[in-house]
Amino acid sequence: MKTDTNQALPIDRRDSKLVLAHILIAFGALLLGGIAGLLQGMVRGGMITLPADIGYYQLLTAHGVLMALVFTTFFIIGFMLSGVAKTTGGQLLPLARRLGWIGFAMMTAGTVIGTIFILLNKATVLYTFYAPMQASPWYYIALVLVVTGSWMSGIAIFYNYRRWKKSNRGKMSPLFAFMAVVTMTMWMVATLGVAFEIVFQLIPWSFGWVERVNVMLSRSLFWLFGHPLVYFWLMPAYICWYVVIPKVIGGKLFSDALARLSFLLLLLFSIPVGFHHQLMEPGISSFWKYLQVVLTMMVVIPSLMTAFSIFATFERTGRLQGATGLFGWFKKLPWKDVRFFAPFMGMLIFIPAGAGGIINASNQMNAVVHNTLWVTGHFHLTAATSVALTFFGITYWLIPSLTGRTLTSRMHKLGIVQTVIWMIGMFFMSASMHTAGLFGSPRRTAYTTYQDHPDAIFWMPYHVAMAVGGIILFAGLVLMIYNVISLLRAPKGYTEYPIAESEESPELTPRLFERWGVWITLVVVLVLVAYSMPMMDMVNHPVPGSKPFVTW
Ligand code: HAS
Repeated sequence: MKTDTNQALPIDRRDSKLVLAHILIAFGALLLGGIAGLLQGMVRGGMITLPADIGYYQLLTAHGVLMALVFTTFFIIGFMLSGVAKTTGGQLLPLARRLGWIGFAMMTAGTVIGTIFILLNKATVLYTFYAPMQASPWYYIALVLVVTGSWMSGIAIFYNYRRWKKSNRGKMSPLFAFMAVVTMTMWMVATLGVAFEIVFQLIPWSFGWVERVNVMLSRSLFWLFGHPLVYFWLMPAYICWYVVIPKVIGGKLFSDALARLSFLLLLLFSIPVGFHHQLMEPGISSFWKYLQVVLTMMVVIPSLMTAFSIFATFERTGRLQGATGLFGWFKKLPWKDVRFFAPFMGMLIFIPAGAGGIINASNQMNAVVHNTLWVTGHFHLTAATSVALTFFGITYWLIPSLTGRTLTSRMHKLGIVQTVIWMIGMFFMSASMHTAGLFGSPRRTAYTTYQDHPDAIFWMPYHVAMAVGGIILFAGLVLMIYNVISLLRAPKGYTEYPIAESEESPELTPRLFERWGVWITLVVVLVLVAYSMPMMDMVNHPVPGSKPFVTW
């Protein structure tokens, strides 16, 4: 297997089908999740009431699961399989392709079963499925199918990568493939936590085989997975920022070694930090919370390195194209190219979004914002803007490059309009969420004025602004679906799969970066340091445990 040096070579048709199948399911989930989001926003803004047989929390569960778990996972796996195929010889090996399809089938079956149980109102437990709220056991089984299905695709990625390394002894792997391997390694370690929670705690409890569940332990296992989950969304967006965007703007990546190091740091520090979601919870000593807050601040560093690298790439490319002055390079960026414009807006928003994350992670400030709409605002900027807009930006070239079609100038314009609508909608929605949150408005609640309490009345204009933002966002979502259909029907032709070169040869990158034994050992050590003592404490000194609650 050789690196695909012939950039014009399309991905093998059989792999294109596999990738496209993932991308289309992702957008189907986005549409359904978006409808749920529109309705719940309007309910919360006091604009509509739902028919008696649809619950607000049922919609909220559908929205969270379809957007945060299904849209993202299918898109990410499709994108990573495509990039690994592209950069390791133009195709997936037969075994990897088979594993990819098995994974796809398992994840699709899990999604269908899970959605049915949400629609039957038997799994209204929100996307975090916190015990002691209890869903049908089949809902948990559906989640197991999605997670184990994603492992199949992870193994497919490892396999293709490994075979490439074997046939290219002594060479540094292609950057895309390296980053995909890091992302899937992180994902597979992190999902062990949630797999343990579901298989050993929630399934036996929901079948009635055990009466009670250790709530503290289940929540901690969830967040052992829940925080890396957000990096599982972010890292593929970073792959686009590092590997694709430099090519789109006509330049080269600033530094291969820096890019790889930032991914390795994300691998190390994104897992042992879940307690920053539990800072306000009793039952975990302040020492372990403090330690995980320190590690959280460490995971900020690779994002700052990424910001530096992107700025450097932009500036150096602009200057090579003749830009002068301090900010002349800014004008050289390809503003009319949707492949750049949509991810760029995602990057721009990630600056305040990331700052919000640092606020959340600071213990004292977390006491102000925890469980308020501020947090909802935070993740609509990070996940639903920075990540989603980057994924949309990828879609514009990925679909036509897979299907042998052209990315027309009309599509560029429609894509830019879509991005602007998304930004406007998100401005209204997320800004009002952040503000209402600071005034104390809680998250995860349906419409209520708390018996006309003055504080709750004060929040109402912000809730209305959130609903207005949600309506604008829904218009953007419908346009995105229209754009996906248009891309599928675009004129036959050729669209490039953009993969950038690095300014310095990857061969200068330290070999240590691909000694996986070292990195995985460090991950295990950090996870053990952060989690083993507090979790042993939860197991050895358990609270009585809780019987199930069905509150809907
Ligand atoms: Fe977060 C809660 C802390 C990043 C998602 N987060 C959430 C939840 C979600 C989420 C979904 O510590 C809610 C979970 C739930 O349901 O309860 N988060 C952080 C920190 C970071 C962070 C420290 N979060 C993310 C990302 C997400 C995400 C990324 C999704 C993709 N988050 C928290 C905490 C909570 C939390 C607490 C719990 C709150 C609570 O109390 O419940 C950091 O990783 C952020 C680092 C990022 C930066 C920004 C770097 C900027 C870059 C852009 C460069 C731009 C350029 C553009 C170059 C430091 C890389 C050029 C511009 C020109 C002008 C030319």
